[in-house]
Amino acid sequence: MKALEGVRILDMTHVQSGPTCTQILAWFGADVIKVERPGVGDATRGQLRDIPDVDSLYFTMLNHNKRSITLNPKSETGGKIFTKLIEECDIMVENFAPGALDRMGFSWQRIQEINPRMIYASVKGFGPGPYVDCKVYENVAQCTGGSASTTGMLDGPPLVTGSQIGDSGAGIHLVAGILAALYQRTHSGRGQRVECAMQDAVLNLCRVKLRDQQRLAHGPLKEYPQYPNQEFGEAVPRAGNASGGGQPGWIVKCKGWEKDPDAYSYIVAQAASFEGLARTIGHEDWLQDPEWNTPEARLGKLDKMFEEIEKWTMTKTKFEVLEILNPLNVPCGPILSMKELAEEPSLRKTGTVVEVDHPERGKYLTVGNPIKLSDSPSDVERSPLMGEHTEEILRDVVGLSDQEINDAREEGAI
Ligand code: CAO
Repeated sequence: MKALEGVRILDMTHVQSGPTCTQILAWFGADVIKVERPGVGDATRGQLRDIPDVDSLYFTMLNHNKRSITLNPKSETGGKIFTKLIEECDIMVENFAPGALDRMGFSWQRIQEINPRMIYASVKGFGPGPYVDCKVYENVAQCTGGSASTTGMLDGPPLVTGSQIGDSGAGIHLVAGILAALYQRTHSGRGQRVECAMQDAVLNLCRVKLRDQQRLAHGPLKEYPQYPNQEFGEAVPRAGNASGGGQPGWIVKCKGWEKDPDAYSYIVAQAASFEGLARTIGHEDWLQDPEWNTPEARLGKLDKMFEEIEKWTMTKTKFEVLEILNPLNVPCGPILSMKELAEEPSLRKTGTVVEVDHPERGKYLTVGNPIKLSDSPSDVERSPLMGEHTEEILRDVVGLSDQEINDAREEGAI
């Protein structure tokens, strides 16, 4: 039995943020019914296609373990079917533009009237405020949530990151809210509204930078590479590859960096293991030298310190660096490329990287459920074709007869 077996989800999500959320719930065992507009479907089915006329990897990698029904709730029969689905489901998740569901005739108030136990979860770009009506995509959220202003090299422009912290970040936050609401419902008997704005999710993930904003009022941020040679302005600056924690860290070149763009390692030069690090890179002299042998003395010359570390790492591959420094308790990690991650046997073994078979595209790789439950293992099943389960859902969940299904089809409701 899976953790969420028996829980049914009306999935009105599209693109990335909402589908990330419902995919995790599906991996936990919920029956996720993805509603798609007839003849159109989730826009990502056709975006960034690698094979003509086949669902894109964008879509397939965000919609595993779900069933798909095509349904237009704006049509008369579609509205009735949708109402029945609201009655039959525990959770409804959507990430339409603000107001879209109200315009369909299904406001939160109406949903509660139909099913008071319904947990209604939404992702929007912003919470209430001046931007509440804006449509938002990933990078807009990264820029408005504090990530871009704090990411990048010291003198460069703001940067967005490869991690989808706005979309997938909001979706994962929404999962937490939904599960809390589901648990509360076991006591209260009532559903509730769950909301997560992408701006809020990004800001939550940038919590340490809001910490630093307040520390700035009390003096320079001494662990930032700007210290002590550059002025700090009024806002937290971009800190390059400096560690966000209290320990100095940086990315250094490793053997082969001239040809391989990922031949780098991250090294944390923390005080507790500094002796081993200094000896290994050939700087035993630092251990007796008051200019180097305390964290405070090193703070003003971290750039010089990492230059010296780099002279050593450039003589080793990134994996040799890990092998040598790890036993010395020096926290470090190779910069792994997507190719290396895709081929990493340990990730295949744990199911974090999974090969899935799809009837139209054949085999492809995906990221499986990163959250491991000992009593509820996640099997990754391929994403549904558009409307693949329409009839099955109409029959088994909504309770329509074959005639009613035909009529709905003729009307264009499904
Ligand atoms: N049947 C009939 N109509 C449907 C339907 C269905 N099954 N599903 C959706 N529609 C309609 C909606 O009702 C809406 O119509 P109206 O605007 O006339 O009310 C219309 O499709 C378009 O919905 P949308 O505005 O959400 O879609 P968009 O492509 O214009 O915008 C996005 C996309 C993502 C910018 C917007 O949905 C949004 O801001 N969502 C919230 C934030 C979010 O999740 N962003 C992350 C996206 S991932 O990068």
